[in-house]
Amino acid sequence: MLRPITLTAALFCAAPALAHVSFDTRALPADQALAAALIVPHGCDGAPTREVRMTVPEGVRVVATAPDGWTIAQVSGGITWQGNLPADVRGVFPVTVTLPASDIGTEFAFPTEQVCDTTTEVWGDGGAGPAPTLVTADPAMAAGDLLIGEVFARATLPGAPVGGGYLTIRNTGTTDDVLLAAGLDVAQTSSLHKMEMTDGIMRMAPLDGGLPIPAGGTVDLQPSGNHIMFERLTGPLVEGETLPLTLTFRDAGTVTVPMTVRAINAGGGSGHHHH
Ligand SMILES: [Cu+2]
Repeated sequence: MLRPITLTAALFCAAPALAHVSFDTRALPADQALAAALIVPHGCDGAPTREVRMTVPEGVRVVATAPDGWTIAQVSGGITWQGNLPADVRGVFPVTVTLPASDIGTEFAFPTEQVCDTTTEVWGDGGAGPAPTLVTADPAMAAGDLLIGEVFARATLPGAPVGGGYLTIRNTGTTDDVLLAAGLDVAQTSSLHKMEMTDGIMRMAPLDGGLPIPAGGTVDLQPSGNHIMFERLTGPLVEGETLPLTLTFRDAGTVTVPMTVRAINAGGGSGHHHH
């Protein structure tokens, strides 16, 4: 077992997610009914939310479920939830979404109005923030119920023995899975690592038993947290290259996904980007 290694590189600090109304996922494969949720992180200026009106773009099919205490009106062109969401509570509105057959990366916007006691916040053009958006995912980036995205490595200097790999895994299914192993041709060993604070120092250590991917959850591997460690590299990871990364899950099996090599200090992907 490796001794924990002190991480000398500057840690990437994830910016706190801004409190936009958004989906809990960024991308879904087309032509499949998949679970997602509309997240309403807070009220309007401290007032509780009474109604959420979401526009459904043409061609997209959405079936909504009412959270406890809420009612739903599924109207043509959209869905309206009515209930009471206290200002400091994060609202989770489950939906099943089917995106139409479309090119990978096609964007679908769901402009949403959040109605509070006396005010209405608009999430969409001219509103408080961007509309909740989904894009068409590459079906090759899926293993069973798991959707894989934002796969990247940081570039390494020539002669550097190790590198890091990062990605996002979303479990759209109803059973937990576990990421057991990863593999990369140009690394003689690839292992799963966690970051933990010991005596005020951030260290990394092997993730024994793999990385749990809870049902309905999203797990981010990122420079400041859990990551894939590529060891004994046979050559540098060069910015701009795309390399096949193999992932092995306990239940979903093995899938090989393209991994882009980003800058040596790359922090995160567009999934962490907020306007
Ligand atoms: Cu590591």
